[in-house]
Amino acid sequence: MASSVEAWVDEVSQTTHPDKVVWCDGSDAENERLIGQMLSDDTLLELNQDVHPNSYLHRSNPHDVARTEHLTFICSTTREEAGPNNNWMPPAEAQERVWPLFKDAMRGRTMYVVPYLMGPAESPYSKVGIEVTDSAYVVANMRIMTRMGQVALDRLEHDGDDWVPGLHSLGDLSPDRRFILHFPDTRQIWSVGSGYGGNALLGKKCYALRIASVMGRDQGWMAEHMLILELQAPDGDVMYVAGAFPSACGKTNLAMLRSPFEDQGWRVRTVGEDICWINVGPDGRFWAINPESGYFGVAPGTSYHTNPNAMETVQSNTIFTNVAVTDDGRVWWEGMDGPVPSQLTDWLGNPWTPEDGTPAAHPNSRFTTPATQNPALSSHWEDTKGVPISAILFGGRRSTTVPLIYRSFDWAHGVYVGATMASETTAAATGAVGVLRRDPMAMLPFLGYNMADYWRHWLDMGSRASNPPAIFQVNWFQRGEDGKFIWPGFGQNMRVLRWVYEQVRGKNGNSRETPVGIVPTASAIGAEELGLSSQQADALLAIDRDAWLKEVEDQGAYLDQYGERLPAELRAQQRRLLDRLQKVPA
Ligand code: OXD
Ligand code: MN
Repeated sequence: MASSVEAWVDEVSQTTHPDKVVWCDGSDAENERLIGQMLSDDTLLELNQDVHPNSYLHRSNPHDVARTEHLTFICSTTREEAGPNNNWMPPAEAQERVWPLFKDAMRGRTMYVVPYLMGPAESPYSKVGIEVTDSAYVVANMRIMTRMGQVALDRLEHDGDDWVPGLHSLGDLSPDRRFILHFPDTRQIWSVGSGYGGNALLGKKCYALRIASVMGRDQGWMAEHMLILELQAPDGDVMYVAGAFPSACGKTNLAMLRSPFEDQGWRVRTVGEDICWINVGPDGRFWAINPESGYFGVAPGTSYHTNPNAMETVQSNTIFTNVAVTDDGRVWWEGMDGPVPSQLTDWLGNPWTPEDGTPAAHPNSRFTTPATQNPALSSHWEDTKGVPISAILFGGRRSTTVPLIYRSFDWAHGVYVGATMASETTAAATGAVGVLRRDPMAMLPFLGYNMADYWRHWLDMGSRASNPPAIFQVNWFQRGEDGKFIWPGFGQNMRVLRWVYEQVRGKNGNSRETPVGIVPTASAIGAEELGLSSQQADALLAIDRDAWLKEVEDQGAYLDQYGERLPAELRAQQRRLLDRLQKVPA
């Protein structure tokens, strides 16, 4: 044990005053002990163990069900370092306003010390964190989501003082006393007042994205909110694709996609489904690891139709949070296969019938489940040097304007596409749902510094790589005049991946150039086979000049916020896009 860890744990206990300090080793015996304890104090409820072996239900405080972006801060020395994309709190104010919330916060509670490793055990790119928490639920989730315990301590022996401290307390769970703070200069995390995954499992958003993005900027690598999938073509050729999508926009479904063309040899395997750390390899390519070891996925909408691999993954050893439960102890959520049960216990623990008209499962209810149970897990998911990325997809929820897919013309154009992407908000964060907001690279809630500097870092990373990935934008969410999604999505997204593969391998026949980028032909995505009308196919792939002119204007207004810090290259990209659109006859 590095003495720096002991010293920090000591210091934290002197403020939080836990009754007991438990150093977690990540063993099965320890987990069983914790589960037993959580069953006896009702933190966990037992599910039907025949149907869901070793799986449990947790009902959170009803005011603690999603990430709280308005209570999440970057505590850099200056406001400019945090940027207009972040809430900023000066470190001195954090000390004054937030530190006191930790005083005596753990009296009457146990403080768990959780050493964890983000990334595969032997990878040079993996990194250690230590989370102290007074929540046994957090420990049980961290055990699924990270490599926890001895493996991290072993790494620490090797890495010495290179670890990130994360202090977490449930506090009193009041949103009035909830803060999720990140100190980029000292690489520390403080989180108080929430037990929700994205706020409390500090290895995930806080470390692997916000703090890691700062480390990546300083050390020449990237921490991204991206899935990583392995795409196999019929001749056995394999390509890796990364995809940045905002929360609850289908990353997990795409990463776990079961191909309808498996019999022809088109297959998808999962490397990761939420976070991706990228280094430039000696061959000039982007090499990516998944720092996590589990999936913290959105339950509603998950079914054998939308994501059969996820349904199989969550069969056992899974913690469900805020889902509904049947009288015989089976989990249920909206969108699950089969008829809606006539009665349930809802996520709040109340009796529920369909007539109630309320969701039985919370819209942001979740499963925490081990990656190793995914039947479609790539055999390369723990490769120490990562996997080489050939394509990056940027995707958001857009009812209009953005076509199903287009390819950017080059790296800088692709960075512009990512920088200006927008998406309608979802239930993964508290606040209004369905509001369009710019979410650059799907990192708006997850970047630990000024977005303009991040874009510069992206441009630099592209220049450092002799063979950077091709960049695409996708949009599964266009709606027709009837208000319904035009594209069937889910498994059929394989058609889009197939076109991506062809593009990357230089088979450019099935495509057409537009002012926005290169789009596929309707036949390339099998519009006819899918029974789409020609009008629907047009809507999916068309570039509406007027809508795009407005879009480019909005993009420009968004970029303006970053003032002098905005890389000139992005402004130039905006002008070029505008020029190309203006040349199209009205
Ligand atoms: C998540 C999120 O939980 O993005 O992955 O909110
Ligand atoms: Mn996410």
